Amino acid sequence: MKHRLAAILAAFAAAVALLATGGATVAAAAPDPTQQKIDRILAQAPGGTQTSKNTIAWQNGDVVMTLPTGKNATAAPAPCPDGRFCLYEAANFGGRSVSFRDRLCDNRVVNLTAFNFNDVTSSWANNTDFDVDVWAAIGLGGARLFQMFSFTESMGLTRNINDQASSLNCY
Ligand SMILES: [Ca+2]
Repeated sequence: MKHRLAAILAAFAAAVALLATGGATVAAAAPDPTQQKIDRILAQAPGGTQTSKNTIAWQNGDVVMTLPTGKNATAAPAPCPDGRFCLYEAANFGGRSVSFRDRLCDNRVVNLTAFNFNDVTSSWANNTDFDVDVWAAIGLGGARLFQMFSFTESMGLTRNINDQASSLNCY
């Protein structure tokens, strides 16, 4: 009986402590999930700069990642800008996206691992005058999974090539 009372008192004390400190913790800015994702991506893909609440730029803006925010996560996604080609994490141009400026189209190798975008691409759009080849491994290795021809798009990759893109070249 004595133990039981002690346990109840201990539980009560813990609840009081939780109320006292828990309330203060909640009042002090809950961590923003979008910012937490951005912090994680910046840590994993060095050289990026956060350019807004939900965007990261690499290579002076030639590469830009856009994260869906709570507000626009359910809204129609932003279209791929003119003069860029874009990869999307989800079908129907949803989820995170990464866009590439057409001046990268000098046949250089772009490894998606450098932008925390390896093996996630599920849809794409190409609003440039250039064609893009997309590969299963970094360094244009493995199978050529698909091609993104100038001014075309795909709302969803077929299962056998979904979530596999690792590198690309644009020409
Ligand atoms: Ca995906």
